[in-house]
Amino acid sequence: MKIITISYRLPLSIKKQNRKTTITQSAGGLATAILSYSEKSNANLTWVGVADFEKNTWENHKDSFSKNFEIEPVFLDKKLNKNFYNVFSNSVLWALFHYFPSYMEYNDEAFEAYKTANEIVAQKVNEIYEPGDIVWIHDYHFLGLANLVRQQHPDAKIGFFLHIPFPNFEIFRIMPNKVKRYLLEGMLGANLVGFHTWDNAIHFTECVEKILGLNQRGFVFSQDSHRTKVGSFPISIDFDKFHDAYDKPNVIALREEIGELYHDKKIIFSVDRLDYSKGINNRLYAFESFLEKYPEWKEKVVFVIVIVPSREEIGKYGERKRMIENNISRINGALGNYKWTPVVYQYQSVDFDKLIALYSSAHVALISPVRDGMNLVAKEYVAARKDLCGVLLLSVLAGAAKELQEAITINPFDTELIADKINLALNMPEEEQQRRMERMQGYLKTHDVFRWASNFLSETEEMHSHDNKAQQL
Ligand code: GDG
Repeated sequence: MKIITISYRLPLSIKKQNRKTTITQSAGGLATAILSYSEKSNANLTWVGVADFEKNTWENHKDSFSKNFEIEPVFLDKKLNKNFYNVFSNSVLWALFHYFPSYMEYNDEAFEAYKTANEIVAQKVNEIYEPGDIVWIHDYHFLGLANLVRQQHPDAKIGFFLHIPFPNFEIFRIMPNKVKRYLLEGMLGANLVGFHTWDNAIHFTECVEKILGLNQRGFVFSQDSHRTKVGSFPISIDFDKFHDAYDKPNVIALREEIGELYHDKKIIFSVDRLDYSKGINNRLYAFESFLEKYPEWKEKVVFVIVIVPSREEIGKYGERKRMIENNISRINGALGNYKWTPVVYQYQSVDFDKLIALYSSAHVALISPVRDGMNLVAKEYVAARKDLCGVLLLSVLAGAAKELQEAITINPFDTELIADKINLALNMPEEEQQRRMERMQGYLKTHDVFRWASNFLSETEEMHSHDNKAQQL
């Protein structure tokens, strides 16, 4: 038996150094969690995804890949991939599912490319599938895939998990009928369809009922070939990895460096991919309003903001970057002075140790998405605070807010209220910070990414075996 995992990106990185190319596994939480489940259940793991490297590079260097699991890259034609990934996945589904309908750039050619890409990936899965395997499909790039695999293998165990929100009916219905049906029927090919929250699960079941006319009983849809269960499976992080990193010598050294640099200031911190869903401008407006309303904090606080380049070839992302940079420069110009830069900005990623050093130095993490499936940064910030200090300000529109009950919640559009909450957070007594951190860490320790993957996969198996038993009766 093996687990076949499908995601757009493959969990590997290709490095070229001194004319030598090596392929290594990238240490994402998802990969480690699925590997851990596969080891426990004595299963092999094969990962299918879209290659962002040339076929030649793969053929010539695949033997250098450490063999924790098998990789099956799918090579897509450039134009097809652009329409599939940049246009339909990221400028239709991402926009709509994050409640930005006016950002949707739908066209039929892109939808056709999406269907074709799903078919090509299905073909790859069908080639490697053997009876007994579990197929785990991830995210909005492959909403059609479960149904395509099901058509070839009616008895397959298939799980589908959506990492982004599923919108309500009024938003979902905006898409053309043929698209809506394709996407919903596609997802229903799975035995289990999982979301981060029950709200998303309810939106999905409502769309299926209203658009496909199927009825659910207890969040289960019955179809001729199989039944599909719908549920909430909030993703999490490798808690120990983030918690224990606090004591790494390099992290300690970096934290000391940050401490010296900002010895007379408190640090507000945020880190995200550049994305309009992350509410980066909202938090800048709130920070500006905080400095205006509480001028006693001037020169005593710094907002360190790390933005990781993402989807730069899509127009809306370039536009957003310019807006963010204009706002930062306006705030620094208007409120800063030659001794003090209020917003310290970097448009590059940081490595893991620096990330932990920043998390564990920040008095406040300001996380303000205007819509987010979960938001792992919020969970990582909490986990990294082995010292139990720091305050998490978290948007109610992030899935994580449902679980992290001791966060100070914010509405990302309520600029003035966020300003007050920043002031509250910076003045929060240490005992209260500790009490809140302790509660949240207690929760995350037990609700980690390993439990998430294991719950999802065992429930997929359970759902499948129920159906099999029912068919045998
Ligand atoms: C999607 C959904 C859902 C970021 N910058 C750096 C860095 N990161 C890492 C963080 C975190 C991850 O990237 C970002 O995860 P998020 O959950 O915050 O956001 P998305 O990328 O939008 O992810 C989201 C997630 O899928 C999982 O289901 O939670 O809602 O949108 O792990 O640490 N890591 C390092 N340097 C950086 O500069 N090392």
